[in-house]
Formats: sequence, C-alpha cells, structure tokens
Amino acid sequence: MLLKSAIDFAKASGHKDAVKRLHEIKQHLLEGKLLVVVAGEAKQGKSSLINAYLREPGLFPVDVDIATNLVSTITYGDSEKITVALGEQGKEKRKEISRADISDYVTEQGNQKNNKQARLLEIESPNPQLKEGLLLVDTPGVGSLNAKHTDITYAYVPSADSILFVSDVYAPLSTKELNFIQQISKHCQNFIFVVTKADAVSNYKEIIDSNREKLVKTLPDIGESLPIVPVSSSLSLAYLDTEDPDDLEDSNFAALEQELWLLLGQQRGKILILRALTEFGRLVADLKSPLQAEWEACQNLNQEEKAKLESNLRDLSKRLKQLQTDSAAWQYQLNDGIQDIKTAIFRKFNREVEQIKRRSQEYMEDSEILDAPPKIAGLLENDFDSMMSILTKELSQRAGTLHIEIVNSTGLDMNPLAVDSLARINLGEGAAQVQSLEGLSQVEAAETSLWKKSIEAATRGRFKAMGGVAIGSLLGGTLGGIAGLVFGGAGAVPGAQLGAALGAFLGGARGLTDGIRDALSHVKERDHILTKREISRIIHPYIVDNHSSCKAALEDMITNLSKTMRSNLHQQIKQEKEICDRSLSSFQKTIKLSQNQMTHKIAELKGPLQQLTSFQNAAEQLAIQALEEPESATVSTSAPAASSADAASSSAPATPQPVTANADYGDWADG
Ligand SMILES: Nc1nc2c(ncn2[C@@H]2O[C@H](COP(=O)(O)OP(=O)(O)OP(=O)(O)O)[C@@H](O)[C@H]2O)c(=O)[nH]1
Ligand SMILES: [Mg+2]
Repeated sequence: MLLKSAIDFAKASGHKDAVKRLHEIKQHLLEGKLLVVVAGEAKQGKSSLINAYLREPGLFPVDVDIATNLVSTITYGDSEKITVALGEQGKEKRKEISRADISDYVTEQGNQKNNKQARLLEIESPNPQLKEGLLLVDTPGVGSLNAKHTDITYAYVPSADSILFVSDVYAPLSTKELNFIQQISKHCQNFIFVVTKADAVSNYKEIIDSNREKLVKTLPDIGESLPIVPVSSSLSLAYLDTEDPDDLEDSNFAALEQELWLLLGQQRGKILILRALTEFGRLVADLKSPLQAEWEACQNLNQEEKAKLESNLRDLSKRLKQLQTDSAAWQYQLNDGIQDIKTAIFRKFNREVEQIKRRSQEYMEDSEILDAPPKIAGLLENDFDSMMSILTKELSQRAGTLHIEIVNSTGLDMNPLAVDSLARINLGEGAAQVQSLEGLSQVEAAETSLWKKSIEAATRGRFKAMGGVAIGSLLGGTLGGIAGLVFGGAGAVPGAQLGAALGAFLGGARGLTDGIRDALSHVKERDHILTKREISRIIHPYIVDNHSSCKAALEDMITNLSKTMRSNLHQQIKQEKEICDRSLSSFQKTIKLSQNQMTHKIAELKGPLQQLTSFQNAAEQLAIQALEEPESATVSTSAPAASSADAASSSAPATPQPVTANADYGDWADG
C-alpha cells in the first residue's frame, strides 16, 4: 500500500527517476531470497522432503541407494529452467538441461563419482510454493562418498536463513550427525529438526525424545527450544493422488511450514523489510528536500533569515564537497578501521590455525583414522572450510559495523526514516507555523530512537541472519551479502563480494585436498606408530600450504573490501551533494518570486509535502514495529495432531503468510 501510494505520487508529480527507484525497491523486496538449506546424513529423506514440500513427486531424484551427489538449488522463476554448472571452479560452463536429465547429473547412479564434473544444479520453477522467495538447497548426505561437495554445502550454510536438518524415525541422531550439527551451529543456528518417515513406524515419540536429549547436550544454549517436527513426505505426496485429507493431515507438513515461516519471518524477513523501508525513506527524503527548500523560501522571512538559510545550504554543500576530497576525515577513519579489522581477523586466524594443527594430532590418535588414512583429508578440509566461513562472516559483520560508524560520524546519512526537524512542519496550521530550516544544514546524524535502535541492533547482532556470507556471484546466486543490509545499498555490497571470494577460495582449496587424499590412500597398513608417522609426513605440508592460501585469500578479501567501501561512500556523498545543490537552487529561484507567486507556490507545495511527510511517518512506524517485535517465539515440537483443520480441508494447505505480506507489517508493499 505504502509503496503503491508512493509510486502513484511519484508518477503524478512526474518524477520518473523516483518511479524507477520505487519499482526497484519493490523488486528487491520481492526478490529477497530466503535461503533454506536441507542437510543431513545420506538416505534420511532430504530430497523426498523437498519434493513433498513442492508437491512435485520425482523432481529431485530419490532412491533407496545413495541418491543425491550434487548440491542443487531451486527457486522461483516464470518458467521452468534447469541449469548445471560444469567443469572446474572459475572455468565452469553452464548448460541447460531438461527435467528428464536431472538424474544424469545429480545422482550417483547417473553420474558416478561425478565424472561429468558437475558443480551445481540450479532450477527455476513456477512452483507456487516458491513464490514467496524461498531458495531451497538440496545437499548430498553429509559424510557421503562425496566429500568434494561439502565445500559447496559449507558455502551455503553461513548465509542460510534456516537449516532443515533431516533425520529419519529409524534411529536417533548419531554421533556423526551431532558432530556435524555442532560444526554448522557455529555458522547458523536457525535449525529446524525434521524427523522424516513418520509413517514408517507406529510410534516415533521415543526417537523425538532421544533426539531432544542429545540436542540439549550438543547445543546446551539452544537445544531445549529448537523445533523438532515429525513429518511424512510419503503421505504428503500420496495425498496428491488420494486427495484424502487424512493423508495430508498425518503428513504434518502444515506444522513444518508453519515452523519454517515463523523462523524466516523473524529473521530475514525482518531485515528485508527494514532494508526496503530504509531505501524507501531515503528516496522520500530526496524528493522532499528541494520542495522543502522552496517552501521555506516562501515563508514570511526577513532578509537576515533568508540569508541565513541560504548560507546554511551553501555550508552544507561545501561540507559535502570537502567530504569528497582525499583529505576528508572519513578516509582516515576507513583506513584505520580496515587496519583494525585486519588485525582482529588475523589474530583469530592464527588462533584457529593452531587449533586445526592440534586437532590434526588428535585425529591421528583415532584408530578409525589410522585404519583408513584418507579420512583425515576430509576432516582437515572441513576444518579449513569451516574456519574460512567463520572468518569471512566475521569480516563481513565488522565491515558492516565500520560502514555504519563512518556514515554516522560524518553525519553523512541522516537517517532518512527519521522525522527530523526538517520534516516537522505543521502543514495543517498554515505557513506561519513552519519551523526553521536548520534541519537542512544539520549534518549531525539524527539521533532519533529508531536510528539508535538500528545501530544497536546491528552491532549487537540482534539479527542472527546478519553478517552471513553468500556464495554470491560465483554460483550465479541471487543472494546478496547481508552485513549492513538493514542500511541498504552500500553495506550489502561487501557481503556479496566476500561471499564470492569465499566460494572461489573453497573451490581452489579442493585441489590441495585431492592431492593428499591420493597420497594417504597409499599409506600402507603397518603398525600404528609407523602409520602415524607417514600420515604426519603427508599432512604437514598440506597444513602449511592451506595456511598460506587461506592467508592470501583473507588478504585479498580485505583489500577488495576496503576498495568497495571507499567507492560506496564516495557514491553516497556525491548523491547527497546533488540533492543539497538542487535544494539550494530551488531555494534561490523561489526567493525571487513575487508575493503573489509565492502564495501560489505555497498552495502548490502543501499537498506534496503533506503526502511525503505522511510517507515518512508511515515508514518510520513500520520500521519501529519491525524492530520492536519480539525476536523469539515459543516453538513447539508438535506431533501431527497440530496440523490445522484448514490445511486438511482445502486442496492447498494453509501456508502461513509469507513474510513480505506478513500481517504484522501490513501489506505496504502490495499493489
Ligand atoms: N516410508 C517413508 N519413506 C521415505 C520417506 N521419505 C523418504 N523415504 C525413503 O527414504 C529413502 C531415501 O530418500 P531420499 O529422499 O532419497 O533421501 P536423501 O536424504 O535425499 O538421500 P541422499 O540424497 O542419498 O542423501 C527413499 O527410499 C525414500 O523412498 C517417508 O516419508 N516415508
Ligand atoms: Mg537426496
């Protein structure tokens, strides 16, 4: 609604640029992908779960034998389009394939040991279940034959908005699964535990209780409250044929969807909305500023007052001009900030590498590994991948914070959502009531409650999803980076860029691991002491090489980050200066008008200013609402009985409202 009114307003007043920007904001909001990664051991029913969720039997190949051997993603598109990325990292080619060909690439049967050199399968589909912006990722079973693809899984996990961890009713979570859960919980804690194949046993309560107990031990802080949802994909798919409401109800998919949207709505949905609101607020402020200047010029001011206003505007323009020079203080602040980030990141990096070294010693004490030395390659690879994901995420978060600090201390970006003194004109009570134009020249950041709250939220990491790293452009992803996303534009860039860099790094690191895996497979079975010595001889140079390639990758990332941030800030200053200059020139023109013309002008300006002010107020209200909403909701571990009657009685089960149209935020983006 709000966006639609704003678009109408901009159209009516002939602001073509603004109409375009508003459409972009709407588009961003609609395109904001919610990334859901489906992970778990082999054969637990991950692909079946996605098929059932999408109500598309057989879309992702399912088998009693190891099936999925490639990471696959699916997201909304106007028509179905299936693409595989083939070949080496960085040099991969994209090939469009048909649905019938999917299993030739994605399954172990069709593509043994991945001899087709596929890296990723991407599907765009007009499936209505995806329309709200979900991007689902099907992954090969963790620890399956295909350790090679864990890198891509790992690249998705840190930016996941939710991880559906899948295990079946036949056995409680194993140690291996719990280890993996613990590993990924460092990157993302937005878990939903899905216990599949609920139809296969008469009572799965024991399994759920046992899983709960184990989760509490593994993740003491959050284990108690994490949702565990039993489902049956088979029943959900059977319903498509039988149309028997009992099947649908017993599948418990309604509960799963509800749990999922609850989580997504709390996390990313909030950020998407805040970002859109911020972009919106900025645009409205841009439109308003020149009108505001004209309005002021028409007021009954004496010469002195007029001169003061004009000189305030000139001063602001001058200050912005100064900010464009190399000697501006923010340039130093940026350099220093980057230096601090670098120090902190490398300190952590060194600690982590030491830990990996220690862990490698521990691995060699493990008889399971001594019996099968190549296993250590996978473990170390995961350790390095995991470290890099963590560091990149931290880098992205710190960059976001630095960006906010700079913007704040230069007073660059007066929070466009803030109703500053400039906006506080009482249009209702006539021209004389107008407050001063000081606002225009106040470069201090507006210290409104919202602004403070936003910064607090950003720096305290209130949004768990913030600072995530997307695999980004590397895999042609639609995901943007997340750091500083709340503040839109600039802050979002480092995240995406870092994501791409991380993806490239993880791809490159594979070569190293393959090398030692081969060498390790030649370690002869001898007594443990000799085996250990030999493994040690092989992995030592591997660790050294990995250490230096990680270091180089981090250095590159930081250098690029600094460049991007600098150019973003320049861009922002330039924009603000343009607006300031436009305001100045409208002021100067208007002030020369005759009394009669001014009366006209005031009548002309009143409507638009009122409209724009109400847009600002509405946007601020929505943003406050989004920020204040309680972060956590109690989450149930409901049994199938929880599924709603609606879901059972209609052919399309009731899906909780998608975040973009969440009732809590109103339908401001509709239309
Ligand atoms: N009874 C029953 N069987 C299921 C259900 N979901 C999956 N299965 C079966 O479990 C087996 C594995 O299912 P998949 O969906 O291929 O499992 P996956 O986790 O994707 O397997 P990988 O890709 O090999 O890791 C298949 O034989 C499925 O038919 C379910 O809800 N009920
Ligand atoms: Mg599968």
